[in-house]
Amino acid sequence: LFGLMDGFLKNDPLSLQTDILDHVEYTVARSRFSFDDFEAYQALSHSVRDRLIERWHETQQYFKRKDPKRLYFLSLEFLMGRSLSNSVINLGIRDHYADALKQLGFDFEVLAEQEGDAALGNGGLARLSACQMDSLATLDFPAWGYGLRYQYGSFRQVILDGFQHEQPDYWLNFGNPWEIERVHVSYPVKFYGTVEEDILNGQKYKIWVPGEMVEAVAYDNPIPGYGTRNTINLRLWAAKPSGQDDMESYNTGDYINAIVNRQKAETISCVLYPDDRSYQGKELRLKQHYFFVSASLQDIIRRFKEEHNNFETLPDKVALQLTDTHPSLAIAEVMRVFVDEEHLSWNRAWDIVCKIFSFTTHTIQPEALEKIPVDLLGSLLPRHLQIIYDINCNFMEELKKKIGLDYSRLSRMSIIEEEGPVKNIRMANLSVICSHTVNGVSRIHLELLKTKVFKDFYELWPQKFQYKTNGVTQRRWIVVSNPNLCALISKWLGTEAWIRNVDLLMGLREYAADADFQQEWKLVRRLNKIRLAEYIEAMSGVKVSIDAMFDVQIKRIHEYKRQLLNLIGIIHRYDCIKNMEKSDRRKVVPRVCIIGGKAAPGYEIAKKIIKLCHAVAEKINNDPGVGDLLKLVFIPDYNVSVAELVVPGSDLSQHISTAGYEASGTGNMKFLMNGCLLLATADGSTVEIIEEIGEENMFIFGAKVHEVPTLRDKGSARKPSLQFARIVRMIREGYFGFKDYFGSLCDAVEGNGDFYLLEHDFESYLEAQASADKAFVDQKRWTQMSILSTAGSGKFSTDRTIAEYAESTWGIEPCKCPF
Ligand code: 26V
Repeated sequence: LFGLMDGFLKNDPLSLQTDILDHVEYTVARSRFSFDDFEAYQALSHSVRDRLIERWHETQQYFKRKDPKRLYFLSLEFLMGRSLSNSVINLGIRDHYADALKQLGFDFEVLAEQEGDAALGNGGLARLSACQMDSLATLDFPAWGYGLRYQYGSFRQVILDGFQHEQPDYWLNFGNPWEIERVHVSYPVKFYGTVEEDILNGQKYKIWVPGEMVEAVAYDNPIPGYGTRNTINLRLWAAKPSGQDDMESYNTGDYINAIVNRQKAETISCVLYPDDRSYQGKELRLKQHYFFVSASLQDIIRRFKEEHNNFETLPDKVALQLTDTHPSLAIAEVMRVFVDEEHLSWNRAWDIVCKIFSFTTHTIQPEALEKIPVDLLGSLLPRHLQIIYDINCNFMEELKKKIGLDYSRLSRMSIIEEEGPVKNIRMANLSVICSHTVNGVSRIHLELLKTKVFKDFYELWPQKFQYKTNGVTQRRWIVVSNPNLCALISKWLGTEAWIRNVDLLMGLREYAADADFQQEWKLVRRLNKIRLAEYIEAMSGVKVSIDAMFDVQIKRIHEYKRQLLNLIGIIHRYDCIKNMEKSDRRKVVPRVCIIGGKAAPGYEIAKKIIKLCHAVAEKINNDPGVGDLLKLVFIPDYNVSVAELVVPGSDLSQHISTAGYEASGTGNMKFLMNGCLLLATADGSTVEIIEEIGEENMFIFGAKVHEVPTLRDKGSARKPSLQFARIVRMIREGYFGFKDYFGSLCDAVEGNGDFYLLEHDFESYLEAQASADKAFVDQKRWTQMSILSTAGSGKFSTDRTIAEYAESTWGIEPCKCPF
């Protein structure tokens, strides 16, 4: 028996093949002599999953034995993408599997393409959470992620006649081998009802008598670290009908209706909200938040109580990270559990709460801050509303002592927004008041938080405010997505150590001008461009020249990200080519302009930008006079896997938000790591990228953060751009068709309507584009800039971000599972 207990799964070719074939036969239930690529992928991933589970167990047992302070990372969104390649690379057995599969007649890469994306998030925040999980595992931190297991992730974007249509992404259709369903890990979550009072040992207590109960069931997703056996957990909750509710309806005899009603519980975790602009006070959204918070906290508190009997020590064992305000009901929930269920005094409970929460905000615009109508919260979570009022009342009293009766400041800092047609709870104020640390996601973001969004709070508690510049994981964004570049880097650095210690990339600077290295670098980049060109042709039917500059802007479509500025620039380029003498056309640097991204389903202007892109592409791509000098393609259904293909194949990428609007931006970091040059405004994290690689290696343009408010105030008194006005007129007057449809789009960038200052930045945008053209012609210089981009990207790894959080926010230490 002992012999059976000690063995880990083996990774020699025969063992892997046996494993895969066994899974074909016993898990997928196909014949081991006849199965297709998808079935092979399923069997392969189950074989990998077995290895993940093995490490997961070891890690969890080790954490339990060592009982370190743990980080609980709460996020409503995780954009994990695919798991297969990432897992085998982090486990260090990719090549083992590739060899084993080859002998079975399968190609690893082909099987990896069978996997769909796990797209349980919208944009930057969600992908950041995924990158941070990878770094937490790799750096051996005792961390758990918590999230929601949406049945429908981010909608599938389908383009018909140039218009975006949204289709459901039922990503679980073909099963999900990367999760482990834990039917026995489930918790009841309460909603609605009333708050009553009870007396226990002469003490009055509140009791929440719920009106509805739902069950939260855990699904565990192992997250393997790279170069370590540590494998941490991402626990996602799914809603199921509760065994405890609605007994009455069974007794009334309406059995069928009772079952149908119970089943509605599942709607809570059914779908991801696709709009990341503003909160609409939707009950279902609030239900999702509380469902997530309640289940996670029950799990966390249960785990704590298994080993400890005194809540005073909770802050030494538990750090709770709030990813934006979405999980911030956790604050009121911890107070409720401590006071109402554990019978701690309010003051003791409050003391503990103030030591365990840290909050990171991911937005700048005040209008994007989360608000919950008081009436809605009061009906769904009556006890939480009382608690929030009590927290606010205490805070206001304390504040009055400090600042006196400055009523306008008091009302700005209050958790309750009294002005306006309905009273609201300001979740950001709640989060700032109750967290020990408030983090921004880039230096400039923190500056704006301190001087604008949270100015009053900063003056009260300057020590609370910090920033940790975002990052991305080089495992996903170089090793998985750009294997050729990965091999080249390792070859020239003489080590693979940079995969865990990304600062070593700096060593590439030494070879930036080396002719041999440049040659190899260019070859890798060219192969990636070929791959991307094939994808573009398959997707859009447009054939593009590999020699052209691939100029890319992929991200969510938002007015502040200014895809429209890019399009106006493309039209200008087209116009110039058209008006050129034939002989001058030889001097034009050929471009393939690539745009991709989803628009929130209800975001009219963003949808019109997508349509405009298609209308312009139609005209340009079919103009025989232009040919390969200019092509425009829209890549549909942008997601993590698409990014993995596009990023390595890009020459130039655009990050052109109006300065002061992008909290950080992380797409820029992915491109940077892959040696793609950036054309960007001095916004968010780009400011810090400039410091790392030097302005001379980038194309920076546009108004600076401090200039934007003045420029906006000037309104139509700003210097007009005739070229800009001309192009907007072309769009408005139907040069690209759809005359009436684009009117409102044009209004949004003309004169006083030009809130995001497209016209003001246009001239300098064109200059930056001209510099890019000039640099591209000199391939030696371009390649050098490209190498220096990768070499200077070390700071922008989530390994650095996470190490900083661990040290100065969470107070956690590595807990490495021995081999
Ligand atoms: C807001 C909302 C509001 C309505 C309901 C659904 C929903 C979902 C998400 C959000 C917040 C989105 C915030 C976000 O993704 N921010 C991005 O965070 C990145 C990581 O910090 C950062 O790099 C980007 O600059 C920032 O826009």
